[in-house]
Amino acid sequence: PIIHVHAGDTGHKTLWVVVVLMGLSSLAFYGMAFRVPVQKRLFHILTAFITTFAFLSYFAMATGDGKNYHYYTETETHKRVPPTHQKFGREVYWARYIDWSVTTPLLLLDLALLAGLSGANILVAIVADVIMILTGLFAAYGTTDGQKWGWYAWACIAYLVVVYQLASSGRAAVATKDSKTKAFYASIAGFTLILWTIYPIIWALSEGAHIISVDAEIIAYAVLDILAKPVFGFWLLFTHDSMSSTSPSL
Ligand code: RET
Repeated sequence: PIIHVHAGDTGHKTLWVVVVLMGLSSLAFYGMAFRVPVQKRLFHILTAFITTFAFLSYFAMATGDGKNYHYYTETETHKRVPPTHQKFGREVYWARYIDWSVTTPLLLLDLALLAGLSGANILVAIVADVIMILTGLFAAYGTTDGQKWGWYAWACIAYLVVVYQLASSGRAAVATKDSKTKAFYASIAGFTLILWTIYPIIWALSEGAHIISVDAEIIAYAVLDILAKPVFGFWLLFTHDSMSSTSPSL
């Protein structure tokens, strides 16, 4: 017999709450885009696209799309002697990875334009980021521990490249800007790095080691996604709108 591990009522309700929040914040961001001069609008468009993608991906997950069962065998030694090999099927929400592969590069672009990062550094950050998400997707479907944690390790190394670009190259680039932009970049990039670092921890506890339930996984990612997209977006746009001198060079 196969034990199926899947979302319950709480998980489904949480997914719908996020659909609504992502939809409403997208509308707000598109609305705000009309009200700013065209030189500032790139940030609004980028940020609105980010929540639009999240809206679509959460709509998929809430309606039962964008997921499937991933089967694995776990050896249970603590319960039975001799050990048994129990088969499990746990839900993997692959729609998240499609969402992340598009939206995390756009989030990085928001920060890179704020800092005035060079084209080369932007490309390195974005390519490393895409590698991080795609290797994370492979990790989710790994069947042996070697596969799963091997892919996870590559994803973490790619993530370190992203961290380096934001923390080191980004900080160096923004150093030439006015003090308001410098301080704002330090806060919002710091906020981003703290939030993003929680994702691989949640992954390890859920899809990785199967310690927390699918509902707990959904709730944890929901809270993180709301902070990383709408909250990040409102903070970025309101602050940037109130700054007189900075505009992206595009
Ligand atoms: C995975 C698992 C493999 C190791 C690492 C990960 C990092 C994921 C990150 C995701 C960020 C998502 C955001 C979404 C916005 O709503 C793929 C979980 C390092 C950093 C910001």
